[in-house]
Amino acid sequence: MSETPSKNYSGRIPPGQTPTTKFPVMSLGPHPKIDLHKWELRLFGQLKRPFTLNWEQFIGLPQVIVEADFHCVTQWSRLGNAWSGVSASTLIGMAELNRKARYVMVHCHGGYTVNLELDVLLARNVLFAHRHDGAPLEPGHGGPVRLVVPHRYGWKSAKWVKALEFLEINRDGFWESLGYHARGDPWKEERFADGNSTTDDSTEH
Ligand SMILES: Nc1nc2c(c(=O)[nH]1)N[C@H]1C(S)=C(S)[C@@H](COP(=O)(O)O)O[C@H]1N2
Ligand SMILES: [Mo]
Repeated sequence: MSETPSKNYSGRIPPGQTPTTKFPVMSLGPHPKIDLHKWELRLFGQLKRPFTLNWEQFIGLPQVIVEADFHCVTQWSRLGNAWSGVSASTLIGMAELNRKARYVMVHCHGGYTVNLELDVLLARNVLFAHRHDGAPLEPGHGGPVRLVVPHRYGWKSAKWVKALEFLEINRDGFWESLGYHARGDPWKEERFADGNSTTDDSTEH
């Protein structure tokens, strides 16, 4: 895999989505300023070996490149992104799950949270990315490090990640607590928890 993805788009647009070549920045508040020397990623909760990594340790882990399409629930899709970083499964392997672990809450600088099923995070194409399309990840797009979950709507791809909390019992993240779907599979149009797939034009995420 390379950092220049293919642009064959057939069959890659989920229902209700429109492709864009731009890469809109979608976030709630101002972009947090994160000093790489102070950056940390903490794994805690239902784990046998909870740990915290600094930037050098994170960059020293095996790196992968994932080519993936990105689908925002506000109906734009950006196809063929090349992300590079560390597979979620690499980090989870290091932490050694407790048998009770079933869900993960992702915590971000600025207070944003997102919940995911553990199985979703363990998929091969899920990574903590620090590069996008051949360049360091821009602060607006979640730099230094963001989660990328290609098979879920974009709100699950948390930017400015700082911690992963492994849970036995599921909890809602930010958008999930406001009525968005717990899973958010774009191919099933899992936009809202009540099953209504109509997107309100006034939403901004
Ligand atoms: N920390 C944080 N992560 C976030 C968001 C946010 O507001 N804060 N917005 C989410 C939403 S709704 C989308 S669509 C994507 C957008 O990523 P982009 O700004 O790189 O396009 O980031 C997701 N991750
Ligand atoms: Mo979004």
